Amino acid sequence: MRIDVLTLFPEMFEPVLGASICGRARAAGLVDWHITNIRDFADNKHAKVDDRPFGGGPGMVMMCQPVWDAVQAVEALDARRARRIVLTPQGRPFTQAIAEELSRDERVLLVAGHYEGIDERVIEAIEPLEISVGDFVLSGGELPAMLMIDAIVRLLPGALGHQDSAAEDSFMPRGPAGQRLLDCPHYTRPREWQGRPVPEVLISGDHGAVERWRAEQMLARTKARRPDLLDP
Ligand code: 9D3
Repeated sequence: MRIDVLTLFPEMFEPVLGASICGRARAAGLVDWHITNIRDFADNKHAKVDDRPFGGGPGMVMMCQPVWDAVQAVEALDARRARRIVLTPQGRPFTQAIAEELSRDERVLLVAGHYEGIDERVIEAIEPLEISVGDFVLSGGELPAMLMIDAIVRLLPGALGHQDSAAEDSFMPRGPAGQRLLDCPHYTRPREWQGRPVPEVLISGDHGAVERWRAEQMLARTKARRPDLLDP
């Protein structure tokens, strides 16, 4: 898989993506990413890529031309057709289902905005999937882009060690009606820490009882913390 990112802050990416599972997946040849500075495509000598909003208001808007030229230039670097994505607070919420779909693409292009937003006309021209990563305000699309890359890359076949593959879809905890559930609590040694014992059932040796306890915990925690997962 080839991933391109267009951004005004290219230096943010390598320290994050180079570590952990993403870094290992790249070393194994499963994925590569190319980070492109939109500013390199400014057509004026001041390298200006934003301007004041028509109609007034606070902040600056990213201009069409540098974004469009960057998309065209980067797409020409590889013959495969890119799935285009723009990160925006106005996008559809990112989900595991979207990560799974994107993990089956051979090429993904992410455009991270900054400032108040991107000129709507270039978003229309790109015809992207518009994605948000949640209902909170960030300073730009860079962290959302990295978050998406992490979620996608760990799904690539071979990206996880074998014992990690329980994270895969078919092994995710499910409720009575097949809904996804939150995980149960986990414990390791020592058996008691600062006066807090490990739940007795986990050291009972009764595997059936352990499985029942875990299933109860998953359901109880999901009811308490994420009732939306049980009846959407
Ligand atoms: C009141 C107008 N704001 C929109 C909610 C302005 C604004 C805030 C933050 C415009 C851009 C941004 C930068 N954020 C992103 O680019 C972004 C984002 C986010 O802030 N939250 C969750 N997902 C995403 S994806 C991209």
